[in-house]
Amino acid sequence: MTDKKPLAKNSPKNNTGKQASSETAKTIDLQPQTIDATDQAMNTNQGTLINDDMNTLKAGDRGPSLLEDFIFREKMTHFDHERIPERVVHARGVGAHGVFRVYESQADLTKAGFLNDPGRETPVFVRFSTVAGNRGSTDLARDVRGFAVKFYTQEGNFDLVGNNMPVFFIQDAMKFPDLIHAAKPEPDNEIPQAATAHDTFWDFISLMPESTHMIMWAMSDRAIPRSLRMMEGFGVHTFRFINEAGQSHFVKFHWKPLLGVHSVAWNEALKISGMDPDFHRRDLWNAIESGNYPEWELGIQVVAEADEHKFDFDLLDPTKIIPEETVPVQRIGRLTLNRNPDNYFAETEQVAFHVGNIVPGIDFTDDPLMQGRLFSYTDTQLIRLGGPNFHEIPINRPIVPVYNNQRDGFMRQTINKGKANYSPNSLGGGCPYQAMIKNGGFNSFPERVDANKVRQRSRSFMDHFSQAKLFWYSQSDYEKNHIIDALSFELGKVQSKAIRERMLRTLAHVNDQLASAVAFALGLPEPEGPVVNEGKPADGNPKHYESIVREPDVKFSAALSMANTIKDNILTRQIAVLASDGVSGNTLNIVKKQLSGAGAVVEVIAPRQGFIQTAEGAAIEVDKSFLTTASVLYDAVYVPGGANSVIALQNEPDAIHFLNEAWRHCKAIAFDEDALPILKATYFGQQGSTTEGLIINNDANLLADQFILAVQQHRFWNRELTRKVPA
Ligand code: HDE
Repeated sequence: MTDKKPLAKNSPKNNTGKQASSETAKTIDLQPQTIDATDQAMNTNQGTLINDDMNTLKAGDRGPSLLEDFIFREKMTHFDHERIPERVVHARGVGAHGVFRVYESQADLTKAGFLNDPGRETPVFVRFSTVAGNRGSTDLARDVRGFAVKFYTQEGNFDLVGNNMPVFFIQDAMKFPDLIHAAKPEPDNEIPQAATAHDTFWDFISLMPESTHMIMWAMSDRAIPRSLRMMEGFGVHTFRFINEAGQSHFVKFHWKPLLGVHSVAWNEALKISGMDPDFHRRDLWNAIESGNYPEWELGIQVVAEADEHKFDFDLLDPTKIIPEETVPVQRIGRLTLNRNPDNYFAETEQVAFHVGNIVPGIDFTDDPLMQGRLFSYTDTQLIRLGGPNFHEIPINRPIVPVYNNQRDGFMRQTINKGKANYSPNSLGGGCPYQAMIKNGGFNSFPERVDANKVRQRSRSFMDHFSQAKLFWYSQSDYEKNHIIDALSFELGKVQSKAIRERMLRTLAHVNDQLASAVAFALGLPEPEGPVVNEGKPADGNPKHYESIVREPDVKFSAALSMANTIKDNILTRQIAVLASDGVSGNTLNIVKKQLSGAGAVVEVIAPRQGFIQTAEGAAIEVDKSFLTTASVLYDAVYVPGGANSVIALQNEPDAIHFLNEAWRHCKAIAFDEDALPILKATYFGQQGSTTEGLIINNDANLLADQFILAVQQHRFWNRELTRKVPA
């Protein structure tokens, strides 16, 4: 977005309050405007300079306010109208600007310009979101994350409106309002906020076997990411690539984070929600501000048109993935987020994504969920952004000029010249004219459709469990335990026993071990095993196919487990150093320098803010006190020595709690040997349980080396198998 002069700006030279010259005012500029008020006097929306912004106009200094106070009335009216309806779903979000560049031309697959030219940098705006919560809800809710990318290409805007999970709850858009009603707070009392752990959600899910695969993802740790920068993204639906020759290939889109895929622990997520509900938003903002630009590679899975029916699932079914072992993901380009928005409302709130925003070279398929989305996104913007001109809001504008005969409507910004607002015309010289295909005019892939009009679902959509099984089989032991825990938590909050029991029967179709572990936690009898059927209509009505219960052809996919992710760096990891007066400044500084050198963010935490004195007599600035922070906001903890600091922290319950909690959440913890009395004061120090991820050394350099390797591992989940630490 370019900075352009506002319409009637005050003189930039001084603060004398003189108006801009009439010449400037006449230069009407239709480009997006960024206003910088530096050195400017305040004026009204009509451009009148304001002399008093502190007092309303009154009849006497103790008298009544006067209706004639146009300055007050304008200010208050605008304030009263500041809110717009929040998004029905994905209301809670955070955005960032960036760029995308393709590694090599993909011209054999697609004619999309931004995927053809490695020399071209395409600006993007990305918005991450949670689905169920209100705009002010916590970032760490157990939920799907939206991952929406707007590419401002030279051929128009392409929006890849995806999620951090590759499948969806339902197969047909007809059920979307039901799904969302069920997931949102219950209608009588509006409880609970940003949570699916309640009766209406599980009532719906237990009656919708097609949701089972997505439920496995939503109950996995993917639903509680450590950072938005550490999660994958997926286009979910199968799209088409169209090349210059008009050939079509099916394509699935992936985003692969360069930092790997990592999550927090559930108990930790609950606590972060209280300590810092803006945890993800802040993390993204800080990373970009500090120049640690989040990056993802764009991956594609390509399937030839002729291979459409070669899989044991339907490519059009959005509850299915194509296992990466069957069709590998090719990494074709890189997305870098490098700029925070200037204004949350103008950009992040007003951005309007739409699956229907595509460019020549990309096309839709008949996925019935996608087809429904093609209607919904424009419709929702009409109410949310108040009319048909939302494409003129700066964040939504394409970088190419718009020429067409659409006119007028609420809040129209464009001033179209001339008389010809129709086509064909002769008065406007026939312009704007239709673009030929060879010159970039969009034409839909001429897919052949020859069928009866029916309200029916294909039998190829009826296998509801095989990929849920594939997901389960592919998880590591700790991930399986987390899924069991998540289901036990969610169903444990469900009041209706009938719903819990029905859900257990669904789980039994996925895996016996899973179903019986959850049944045990709920104190319910084990459900009966699956009834194997062939997916025939029970009553002879072809509309009433039952779920097909079968094993997947592919039984294991390493790509589905987060245990196999990248663990080779500690870039941007937050590390807490617990210290008090008398801390050994030498060791603290050596370890801090090494951690920072490896890209971590190190913060000194002490009983109070200000400065602490080191044993050597120097002053170290404290970043946070135990009051203003908590262990759940860090990835790892280091405790340096220094006799007085050790005595102080050993007797500081907040410091001991900090360590116990970090241990419980399976984080790397390092102690100087001198600081062992503090370890002894912790619960895990007394229990002497596993030492995985516990570093003790009296050589600061060696300690730092070992600690860095431990922090790279992200978490030591095996600790959960031994006794839990109260924290
Ligand atoms: Fe959306 N979805 N969705 N969705 N969706 C919206 O559009 C909808 C679906 C996704 O950061 C809404 O502008 C229907 C799948 C994201 O602004 C709305 C169906 C996927 C975002 C809407 C789906 C998504 C939305 C609400 C089923 C992953 C946030 C506000 C047919 C591929 C975009 C808005 C942002 C937002 C409708 C299913 C992703 C109501 C009808 C599947 C990331 O139009």
